[in-house]
Amino acid sequence: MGRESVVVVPDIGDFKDVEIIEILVNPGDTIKADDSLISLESDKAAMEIPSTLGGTVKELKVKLGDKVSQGSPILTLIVEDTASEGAAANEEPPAAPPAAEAKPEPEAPVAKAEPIAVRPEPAPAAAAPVPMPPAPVESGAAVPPHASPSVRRFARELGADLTRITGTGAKGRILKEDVQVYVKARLQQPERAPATVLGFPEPVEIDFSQFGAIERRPLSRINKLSAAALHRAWVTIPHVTQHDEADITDLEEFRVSLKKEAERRDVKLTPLPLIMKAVVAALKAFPKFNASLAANGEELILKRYYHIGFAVDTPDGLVVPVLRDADQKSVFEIAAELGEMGVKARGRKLRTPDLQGGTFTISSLGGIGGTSFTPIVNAPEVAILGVSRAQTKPAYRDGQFVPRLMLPLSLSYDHRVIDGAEAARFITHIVQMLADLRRILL
Ligand code: CAO
Repeated sequence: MGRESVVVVPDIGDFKDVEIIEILVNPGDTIKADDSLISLESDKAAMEIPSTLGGTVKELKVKLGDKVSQGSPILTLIVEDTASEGAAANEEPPAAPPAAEAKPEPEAPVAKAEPIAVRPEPAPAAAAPVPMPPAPVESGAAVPPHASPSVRRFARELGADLTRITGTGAKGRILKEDVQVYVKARLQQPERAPATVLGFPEPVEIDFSQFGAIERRPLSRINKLSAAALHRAWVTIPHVTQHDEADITDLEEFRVSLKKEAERRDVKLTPLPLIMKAVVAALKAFPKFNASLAANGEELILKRYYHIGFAVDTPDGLVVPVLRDADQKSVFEIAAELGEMGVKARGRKLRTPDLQGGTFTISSLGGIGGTSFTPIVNAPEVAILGVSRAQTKPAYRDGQFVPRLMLPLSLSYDHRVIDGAEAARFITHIVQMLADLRRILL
């Protein structure tokens, strides 16, 4: 047994002819008093209209896009005699006239529907009784997402961030379906690498094929390993790079003079073994550069061995084999070992121990070109020397310009461990030794 009642739009303040942007119930639905029936949206606010009674929805009197004011009929409801609850529990509403003749009056005393500000403009201080989703970080005057209160609630329940959802409704309004599509897409995304401590936003998946032809190539294992190590070092180490130039005119003359002997020993003598010798001498003079920061961040671990890593370019990506005890080896021995390890690296023959235990790294792009670059510290080391291509340049000596072979050097270092002045002294030391290798004996 039930009687028919008409539920109408209650007092909504000064709002008139407000558009219905959402209908939240259907004929046949059983609802309780206070359940939301429709969402309205004016230029300034959105609000949900709650039911004053509980019962079964018989017929909707409105459709999407209709404009309503206070008193407009929303729907007819079959109200069970015992079913009234909430605000209407103590009311005995009059028997409803046929729907067509229904007077647009509220059935029972109703709480005013609270408007909710949905526009960014002159928002009064108290205009947002529901928490807004966080505004995009980059925008101080962020535009809040355009969505009805029920959609906001729905998104909140699912933990979906409305600022990341594109609305497909009128004027870009976010619909319930948009939230569903977004959540579904997020659930289907493959697991990503764990976020960094810096909490960067996840990269956005872009379909580049929409702009032109593409080809997808999987990264090699080495690419992936070095990418992770480089990324970690880049974001966790405060890097500074100090640049300088060494006059290697005499060194080059010396190297060329050794070429015959190198050939006899079946090694290729490039500038790198000589640079490595100078670096080892500088590491002995500046032990901090041959150290690692302890994991607790409170101690520096100085190493009394000199294992020098050197970057090798391979078809599979960058690898850094380690030449052990460089201080105990001759220039020819170093040259021979560099050659052997380079061949091993390109033939994928390096073993894990070949890549471990480095105390300092040299990255030489001198055989390729360039004037300077900023190498990334090979953690847990604290510094790395980048070597670019030597060039003959005019140098001012004794009142005139003379041609000198200048070698560009770029020292990147961990500024938590090394001060700028120390770095400048260290690289100056290397520059002096390369200018005159006899200084290594001092
Ligand atoms: N200035 C001018 N010429 C240089 C030079 C420099 N700084 N360094 C090397 N050269 C010359 C060499 O003398 C050699 O000349 P010749 O062929 O006429 O004798 C030529 O450049 C090629 O040298 P190389 O690169 O074969 O030898 P290397 O000892 O300098 O390097 C190795 C050895 C294994 C490091 C190298 O083979 C290699 O892989 N280099 C790439 C380094 C790299 O990828 N670094 C990564 C940087 S970070 O991503």
